[in-house]
Amino acid sequence: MIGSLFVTGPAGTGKSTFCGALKEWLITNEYDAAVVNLDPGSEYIPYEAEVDIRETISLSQIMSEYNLGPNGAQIVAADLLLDNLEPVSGVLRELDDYYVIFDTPGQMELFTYRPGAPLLVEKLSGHRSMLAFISDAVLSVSPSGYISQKMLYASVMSRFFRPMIYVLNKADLVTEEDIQRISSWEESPEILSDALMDEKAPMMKDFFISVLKSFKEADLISKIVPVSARDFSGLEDVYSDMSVFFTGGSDTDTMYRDD
Ligand SMILES: Nc1nc2c(ncn2[C@@H]2O[C@H](COP(=O)(O)OP(=O)(O)OP(=O)(O)O)[C@@H](O)[C@H]2O)c(=O)[nH]1
Ligand SMILES: [Mg+2]
Repeated sequence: MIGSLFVTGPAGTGKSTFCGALKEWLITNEYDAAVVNLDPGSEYIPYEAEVDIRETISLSQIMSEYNLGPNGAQIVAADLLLDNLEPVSGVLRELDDYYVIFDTPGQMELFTYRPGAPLLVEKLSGHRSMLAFISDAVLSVSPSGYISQKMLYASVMSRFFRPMIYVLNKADLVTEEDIQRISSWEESPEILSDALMDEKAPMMKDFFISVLKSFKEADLISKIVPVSARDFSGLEDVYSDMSVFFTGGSDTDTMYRDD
């Protein structure tokens, strides 16, 4: 494979829709792309998966075999997957020139925070891997909503230590002014902390100011990429970041290639 993108983020932010949209965008622009579904709990996936973990791992079977609820079963499923990666890696070996997109379980703690997850990323694609953190634009219009998603992003980063793209999905549900305001928060921790103090009483003010400053100083999120997975907007910018990482940016002129 050229590279893999592990798509993570809070429940319902549009991870699966994003995986399907990015695959379609890549194929439309004449790249080879495949999606692997790593969520054994998904009822419906809005894309055709090259590998679907539900074919080898059944949550309902695990629940009855181990007397577990759905969350406990997801944890066992993740461990079973790690023990037997061949059904996935066997297919990946055939996908030489592909971008491979991995859809991950809805509840972040069942994938992102499990000890096996960084190992899984390492085993499946090693240094050829990056992550996309899918945040929800609607939740991001309030300073507190935006900050809470930034903190989740930081927690994902602290698990994987891989390059990450911060996707602001569902951009179609907010206004252009909202997106500009969120971008200005990203550029300046002072503007964001002032907006937070306006929204909430200045409780724990010093805490938030120092958190936001340290995010900025560490360049934790260098930019946000507004996307609508529903309308296919912003996907070229996602690809552009992938291309910079995987090919050194030698292939960013996606729309204008003549080969
Ligand atoms: N308007 C709008 N809706 C979206 C967008 N992306 C996803 N959705 C909707 O958001 C809902 C959740 O989308 P999913 O793709 O299932 O989200 P998910 O993060 O994979 O959900 P879980 O795996 O259950 O955590 C669905 O109703 C999607 O149609 C978007 O860009 N715009
Ligand atoms: Mg999903």
